[in-house]
Amino acid sequence: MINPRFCDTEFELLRELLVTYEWGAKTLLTKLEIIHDDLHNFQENGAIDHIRSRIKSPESIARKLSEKGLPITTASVAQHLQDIAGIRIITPFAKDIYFLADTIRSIPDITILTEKDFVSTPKPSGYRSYHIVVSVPVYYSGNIKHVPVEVQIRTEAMNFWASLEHKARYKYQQHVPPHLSNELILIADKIAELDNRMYLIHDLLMLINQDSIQS
Ligand code: 0O2
Repeated sequence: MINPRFCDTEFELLRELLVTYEWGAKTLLTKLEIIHDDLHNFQENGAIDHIRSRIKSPESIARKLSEKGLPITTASVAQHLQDIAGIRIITPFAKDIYFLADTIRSIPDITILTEKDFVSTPKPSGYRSYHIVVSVPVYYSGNIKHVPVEVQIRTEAMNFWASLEHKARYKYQQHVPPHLSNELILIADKIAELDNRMYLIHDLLMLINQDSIQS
């Protein structure tokens, strides 16, 4: 099978476009890292475990456009794909996800474009994560460009599951055999249950700590 790819002219245009997406991701990443430092150092709030960012590779962009039946052009990327620049926030507990979504909504200077709650409503695959696409203003050469950046917020356990399932999809070119996909759905449910049970223990420990401070 021939891998979908950008023609040479489009590839050059894509490289220029990707630079602006990279600046968008950097701008938002800096804001999120400051929030992380503030929560960690001044508010005794461990809602963020760590943050990663990535720019989708040209190969992966071409594959996604082709899967969606779209032309493999830069115009098509700008018009149809909102996850070229991606930031992933890993939280200790599922409850932190909603706190962070609220926090992101309160960041000045950015606009929320879409939100998808795959935590309370998981995808049929079992995928859980909270997605927020924000428009980030990037200032360069006297211009302002608004760049979409997708933020995915999930627990470490959800992240572990997503990378494994992603590998399975890649291996089977999106057509994971039913015995494997059923097993993955089952594991995703178990992971959600474990996330909740661990949060209960964490909550209990917090209560015990508060009690011992007061007594
Ligand atoms: P990659 O390589 O991680 O970037 P789409 O489902 O992508 O056609 P949309 O609206 O573009 O539709 O995006 P959506 O549903 O918000 O999901 C975008 C990204 O979320 C995906 O990007 C994945 O990173 C992740 N994701 C969504 N659903 C699943 C899933 O069922 N399993 C896993 N493992 N990840 C998922 P890409 O481009 O697919 O992949």
